[in-house]
Amino acid sequence: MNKETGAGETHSHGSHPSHRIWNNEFECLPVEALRALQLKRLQNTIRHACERVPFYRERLQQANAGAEHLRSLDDLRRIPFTTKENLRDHYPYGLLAVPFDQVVRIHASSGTTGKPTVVPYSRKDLDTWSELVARFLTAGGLTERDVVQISFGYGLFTGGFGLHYGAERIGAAVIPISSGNSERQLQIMRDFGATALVCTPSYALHLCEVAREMGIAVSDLSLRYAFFGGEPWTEQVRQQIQNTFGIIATDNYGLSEVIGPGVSGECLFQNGMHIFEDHFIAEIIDPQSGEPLPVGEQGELVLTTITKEAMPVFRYRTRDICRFMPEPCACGRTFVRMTKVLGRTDDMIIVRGVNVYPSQVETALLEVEGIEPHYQIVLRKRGALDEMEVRVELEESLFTDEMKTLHAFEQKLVAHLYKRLSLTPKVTLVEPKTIERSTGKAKRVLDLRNESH
Ligand code: DLL
Repeated sequence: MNKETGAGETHSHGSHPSHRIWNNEFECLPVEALRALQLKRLQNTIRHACERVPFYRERLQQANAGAEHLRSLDDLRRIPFTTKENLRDHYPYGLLAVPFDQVVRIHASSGTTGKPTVVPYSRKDLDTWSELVARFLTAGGLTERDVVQISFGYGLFTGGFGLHYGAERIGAAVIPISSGNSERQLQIMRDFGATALVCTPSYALHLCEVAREMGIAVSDLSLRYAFFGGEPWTEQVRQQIQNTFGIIATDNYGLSEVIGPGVSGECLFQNGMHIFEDHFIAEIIDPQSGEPLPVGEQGELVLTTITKEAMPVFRYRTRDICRFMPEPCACGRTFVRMTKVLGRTDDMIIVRGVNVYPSQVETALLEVEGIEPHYQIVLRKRGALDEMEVRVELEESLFTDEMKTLHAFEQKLVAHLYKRLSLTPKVTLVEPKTIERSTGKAKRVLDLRNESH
């Protein structure tokens, strides 16, 4: 549905995507001007934090990393890293850098263990956040004529509200449906004429399945674009969702501690996410040594906020593994791109000396015809050794009760995983739709290594 005319609109994507840029002045800044701006903003943010936050005042002074010591961007290395533990230690408001009456929103990241990390925003922070979300939505094709269904949870999680205000900033019509109740999601998508979908990629996969079950065809829907983030996903999953819905799906990245969604996002070239470098300084480091790596090498992403007021963070260890793509992008944005996130340092699985991330397992599995993108990795301890089982669903049409056929398929998968990843996990084919579907972030790894059995 076209918002202005109310009429259906045919949209050709592929050869001539509309390469709009939300904020030309900043997104296309010449690199030298961008570095100068980063330095100035870094100095200001450091000054601001040292004035207001005892934790930063002490550790930055000790490290000779006060604003007066930061003469070039190379001096960034003087600044000690900030970790999630540092934030937890100051729960809830110990790192607040503005008087409390200037806080207008509080989000938190749940985390799997312990206390959540609390992220307060000032009015200016919310304004920046909407601007950054508007940038990646525009980069991925959204305009004021779109109708955007936001199927992220609204709440302490930054996905729902973050995307909501960014889409409103553009002037798109927002459907704040939140997550869950998939049949209703699809009904509303169809009846309200949603042209854009926002959720996690794993939830989109689930919506594909439910659409099929409900007999909803692509032609019943007006969807043109999707914006996926919040968890890792592979190119194969992108192809599958794009083909099912007939859309263009772009990736966007962020984390609560830094701002939420809006750290980086893909443009319509779908080849890496532009990092909004006028608001963040990004580095890639060796996660073991903490040393910065040469541009283009894979390592841990470290982020420094240079415009945030309420809770700036300096050299925050994201634990996300990716690399920079320094080549200029044909879209005209000068911001460096980061590759898709391969995984998190804390999600890395080591089985008999082989290191692997769940997304690598996903890539390898989906190279085999007949395999569905629904899988789970189960880790157990057998004696002193870690054992890995990959449970995966077979396409409904291929599933059979015949043990021999299933077993042969399992062996084929084992051989393929070995070829790709040098791993020999146990592979178990499970019946279609038996692996739990998520409405938010999928839980791909079930770690039973600390459980006795
Ligand atoms: O997931 C923020 C967000 C919401 C980003 C919606 C994009 C869209 P947290 O809950 O704090 O915040 O989780 C942050 O999720 O460190 C990554 O490990 C992972 N992550 C986020 N986006 C991506 C992505 C939000 N595009 C953590 N690809 C991060 C891979 C992602 N992983």
